[in-house]
Amino acid sequence: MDKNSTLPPNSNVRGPHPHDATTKVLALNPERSVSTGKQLTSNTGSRIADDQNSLHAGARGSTLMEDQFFREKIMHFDHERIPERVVHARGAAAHGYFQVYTSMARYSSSHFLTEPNVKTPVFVRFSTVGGSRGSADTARDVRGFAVKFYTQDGNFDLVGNNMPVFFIQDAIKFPDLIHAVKPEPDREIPQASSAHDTLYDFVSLTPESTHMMLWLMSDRAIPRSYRMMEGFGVHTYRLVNAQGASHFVKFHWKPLLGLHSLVWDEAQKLGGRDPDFHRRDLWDAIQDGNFPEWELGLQIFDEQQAAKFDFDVLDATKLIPEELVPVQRVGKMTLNRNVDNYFAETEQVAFCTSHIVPGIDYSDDPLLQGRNFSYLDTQLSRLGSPNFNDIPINRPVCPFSNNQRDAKFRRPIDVGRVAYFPNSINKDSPQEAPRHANAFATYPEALAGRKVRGRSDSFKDHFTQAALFWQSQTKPEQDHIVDAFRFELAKVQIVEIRERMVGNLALVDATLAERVASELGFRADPGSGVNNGTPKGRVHPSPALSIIASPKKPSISTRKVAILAVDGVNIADVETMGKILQAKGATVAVLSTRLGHISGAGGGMLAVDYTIKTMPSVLWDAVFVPGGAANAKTLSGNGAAVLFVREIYKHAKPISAFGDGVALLEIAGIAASDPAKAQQLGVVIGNANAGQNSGPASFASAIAQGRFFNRGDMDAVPA
Ligand code: HDE
Repeated sequence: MDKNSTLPPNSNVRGPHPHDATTKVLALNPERSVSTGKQLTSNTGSRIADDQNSLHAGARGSTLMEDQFFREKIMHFDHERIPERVVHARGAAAHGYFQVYTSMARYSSSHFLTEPNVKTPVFVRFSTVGGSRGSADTARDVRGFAVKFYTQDGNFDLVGNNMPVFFIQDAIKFPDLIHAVKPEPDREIPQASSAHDTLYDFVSLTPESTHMMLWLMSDRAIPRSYRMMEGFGVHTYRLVNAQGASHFVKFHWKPLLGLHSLVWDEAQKLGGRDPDFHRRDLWDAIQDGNFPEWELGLQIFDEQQAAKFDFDVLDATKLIPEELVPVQRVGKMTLNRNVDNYFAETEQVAFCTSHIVPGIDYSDDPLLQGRNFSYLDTQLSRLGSPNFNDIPINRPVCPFSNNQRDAKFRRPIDVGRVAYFPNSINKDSPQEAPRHANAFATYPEALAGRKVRGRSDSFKDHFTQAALFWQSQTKPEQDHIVDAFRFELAKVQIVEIRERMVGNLALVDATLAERVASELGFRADPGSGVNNGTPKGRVHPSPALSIIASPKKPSISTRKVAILAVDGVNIADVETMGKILQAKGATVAVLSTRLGHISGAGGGMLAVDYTIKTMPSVLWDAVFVPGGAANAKTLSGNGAAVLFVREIYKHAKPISAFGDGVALLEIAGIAASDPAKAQQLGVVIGNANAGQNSGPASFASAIAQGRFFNRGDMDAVPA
C-alpha cells in the first residue's frame, strides 16, 4: 500500500477545520517540503550550477574561503545532530488516532474521553531506555510507550512504559539509577545492557527496585513487537469531571494482537542480525495496512478504596492488581501512518508529563512530580529553545495564544503592542477562560502536614509485590526469569554484588533465589540482602501479570512464516500451505539458497523471495519445510538451512514439514517420527495428500499459540 494514497489534501490548519483523526496530519501539510522538480539553491535561494566541485585556486590549487556554497553546506552538515535523549534515545514512532467507545463524562471533562464521535489524533513513540540512538532494538530493557494526544483541549502526553512499575520511588534517585545502568563511565561499556556491575550494585542496595528487576528479567523486557506489548501510565493520575469531582486512575494500553515476546537467545542474535527489528516491524505493519491497535484501559478508584489497599497508590514501585480494580476498556488507539521524516517527527517530538488537559490531573506520586520538572527542562537542552512547542510535530491543533514572546527560533510574528495581561489596549486579550469553557482547574486536594525530606512508611514494603509478580508467572516464565538473573549476574564481576542481589531475591522467594544462586556457585542467603523496609505481606497471584496466562485471541495475523525451498521442491505443498496461512493473515515467504526462480519436483517454477543467509530464523515466527526428495536432500546438506530449523526449534517456535521435508528436521535433531507426539510440541508433520485442512490448519493453530515451551530438550539444541 502506498502510504501517500492516504495523505489528506493540503489545507491550512490555521483556519477553522474539523477535529478528527486527520487533523494533525493536515496541520503538518504546510510544513512538508518536497524537492521533486526543483532546482538546487542555497538556503537563501541563490541557484547553484555546480554541486560537485568546490571553488579552487586553479584546478589543482587550494580551496578558497570565498566559496559561500561550500561553507554553507558544510556548516549546516556539521550541526545536523541534536543531543540524543539522555534516556529513551532509541525509538520509533507513528501517527494515528484515538476514539473513546462511550462518554466517560461521569469521570472526566476531557474532550477526547467524552466524545465517541471524535477521532483524536495521536503521535506515539516507542523506545528502549538504556541504549544510545544507534543501539539494537532487542536489548533486554524497559520499552517506552509515549502517546501525545492532540485534543481540542490541548496536548495530553501520556508518557508511559511497557511495565506498570518503576525502579525507584523518588525522582531524586533517577540520575543515580540511570548512571548505574548506562555504560560504565570509565570504559563506556556495556552498550544497551543491564548485565553489569554498576546496575546491580545500585539495585541490590536499593531494595525498592526488586519488583521492577523481576519485570526486567521477565519476557516483558524482550517483546516480539511494539504491536504486541502493553503500555502503562505507571503513576496514579486523577480524572476530574465537569463538576470538579475527582477519581484516581491508572492508564493501561492493551494490544489487540495480544502479548508476545522473544526468547533471550533469539533477542541477542537479533541484535546482530537485525538491530532495527522492532522499528522495521512497526514501519512494515503500517506500510502494509496492518494498523496496530491498542485499547485504552482505565483502573478507576476513589480515595476510600485507595486507603484500604495494603500498598500506597502514590508509590510507583507498586501496581494495582486487575483482580482488585478491574481494567475497563474505554476506547481504541489505531496507528495508521508512518512518519515522513524521522528527524522532524520522531527525533524532535517532545513529550512532557506536564502536558495535561482539563479533566486530568496529577496525584502526589513523588516520581511523577519530579518528572513534571524533568521533561520540560530536558527539551531545552535537546531542542535548544523554550519555543520547542512550535516545532510542527509538537504544535497543538486547537487554538492557542498567550503572552510568551521571543527566544531562539521564534517562528510566529506576534503582531501588536500588547504582550501582557491584564491590558486595556487589546481589550484584555488573550483572556482567561471561564471554568465552564473547560479551562484547566487544579483539583483542590486537601493538604496537611509538615515539610519533610523523607518517605512515607506506606512506601516501605519492597518485597510483597515482587513476590506477587513471581508467583503470578507460569512455569516457563519463571524459568526465563531465573535464566535471565543467572545470565546477568554471571556477567557481574564483583562477587559481593551477586550475593547481595541474590540475598534480595531470597527475600522475595527462596526457590527463585536458590535456583539463581545454583548457577552462580554459592548458596542463597537472605542475610546478604538489604531489607530496610517492612516484612513481606500476603500474596494473591494475579494471572493478568503473566504473558502466557493473559487472554489472547487465537490469531496468526501479521505472523511471519518462512518456507524453505530449493530445486526439486513440491510446489503444490508450498502453494497449499501459503494460501491457507495468508488467508488467515500471516505473511509467507519462500527462502532459498539463491534468488530468482527454482524448479518444482513435478515441473513448474517457484519465485524466491529471500535467501536463507540474509533472512535467518530469528526474523521469522515459524518455518515450513515442504516435500520433495531433492529439496530435503539439498537443504539437509546446507548449514544455513539446518541451523535455521534448529534455531526455530530452540526458540520454541512452530515448525511444519510435509513428506520428505521431515528429513531436514531429523538432520537437525528434531524428533518427528511420532507425529502425534510432535504435534504436542508444535511440530506439525503432514503430507501433500493430508488435505488442505489437516496439516496447514494444525500449523496455523500452532502459530496462533505462539511458543512451545513444553519442548523439554530446547537447551540441548546446539544453535
Ligand atoms: Fe522518563 N524521561 N523519567 N520515565 N521517559 C525521559 O525526557 C525521567 C520515567 C519515559 O519517546 C526524558 O524527552 C525522570 C517513568 C519515556 O520521547 C527525561 C524520571 C516512565 C520517555 C526523563 C523518569 C518514563 C522518557 C529523556 C524519574 C514511565 C521517552 C528525554 C522521576 C511512566 C519519551 C525526554 C519519548 C524520557 C526523565 C521515569 C517514561 C530525561 C526524571 C516512571 C517513555 O526527561
